[in-house]
Amino acid sequence: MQQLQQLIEAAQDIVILQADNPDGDSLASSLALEQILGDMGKTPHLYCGVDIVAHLKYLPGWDRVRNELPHKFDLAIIVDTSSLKLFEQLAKTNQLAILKSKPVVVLDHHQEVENSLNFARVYLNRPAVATGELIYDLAQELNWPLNQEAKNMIAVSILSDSLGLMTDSTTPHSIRIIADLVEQGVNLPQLEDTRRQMMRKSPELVRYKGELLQRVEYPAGGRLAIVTIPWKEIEQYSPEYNPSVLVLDDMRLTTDVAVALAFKLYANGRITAKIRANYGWPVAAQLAEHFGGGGHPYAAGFKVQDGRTFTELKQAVIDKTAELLDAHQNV
Ligand SMILES: [Mn+2]
Repeated sequence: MQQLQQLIEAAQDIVILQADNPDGDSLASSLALEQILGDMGKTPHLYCGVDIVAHLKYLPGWDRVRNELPHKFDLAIIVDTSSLKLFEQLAKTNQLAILKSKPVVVLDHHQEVENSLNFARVYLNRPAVATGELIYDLAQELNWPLNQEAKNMIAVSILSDSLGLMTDSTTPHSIRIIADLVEQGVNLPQLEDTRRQMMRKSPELVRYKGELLQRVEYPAGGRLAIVTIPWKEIEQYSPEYNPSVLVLDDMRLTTDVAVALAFKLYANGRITAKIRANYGWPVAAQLAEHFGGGGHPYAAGFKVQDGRTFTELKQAVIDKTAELLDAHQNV
C-alpha cells in the first residue's frame, strides 16, 4: 500500500484501465478512481479496449473512457482483473509494450485467478465483493478524498458485483460500506431509477429475447441451460444489448437448472461462453478454468479459438458441467 501511495504521489498523468469485458464494477470503480485522483491534483485518463456496453451508459462519465492509451502517462492502474488475456485489444494495437514500460498497479478482488499481470509493480488482490469495496478501503487507509461522485460510483460498483448485496461474496463489511455511503448522502433509489431507465429495451429487442428463450437447450439431465448466439445476431443486436445477458437470468431461473451458459460464435471462429450458476452450485469458475477462462464461483466465462468445432466444444462443456455438478453433489 505504501508503494501504491508513493507511485501515485510521483505520477501526474494516470491511466485507469478496464479489461476488454467492462462491467458495472470495472466502470464504476474506474470512475470513482478518476474522481479520487482528480481531487488529488492528478490528471486521470480512462481506458477500455472495447466500447462501453449500452446498459452501463447510465453512469455519468462513461463517455470519457477511450479505447487508446493516452499519449503520455506516468502510471497505469488496472482495475477488476488479474488476467493479461483480457487485454487483447492492447496487444492487437501494439500498446502492450507501452503499458509494460510504465509502473503498473493492479487492484482486483477475483480470488480464484492466477495473476498473469506479473509485470505490475503493485498487485493488490483482496477478498472483496467488488473492486469498489477495495477502493473504499484503500481510501480510508490512505486518506484518499471521496467526493459525492466517487461515493456514488463506489456504491454502484459494490451493488453491481454483489447483485444488490445478495451474492455469496457479500460480507457484513460490504453492507457496512453501503450504509456509510448512504449516511454520507448517496441516494440509492435515485441511482436505481437512473439504472432502470437505461434498462428499457426496444420492441425489436424484446421480440428477440422471446426468440432466444425458445432456443434454450437443457442438456445434462436438465441441470444445464444453453443458448447459442451466432455472429449474425451478435452483429445485429449487440449495439443495443448483450444478447447473452438478455436471457441468462431467465435460463438460470428455470426449474432444475444449476448452470446457465450462453455461447457466442464470432465470425473469426472465436467462441465465448458466459456462465452463471445458481446458489448452491458454485462451479462456474471451475468450469471456465477448465476451458482456459476464469471468474467467480457463480459467474464466470471463457473464450476458445483452438480450431475445435462448436459441436465438439459444446459437448465437452456439457460433459464437464455434468462432471462438476456430480462431484459437487457428492461433497
Ligand atoms: Mn468486479
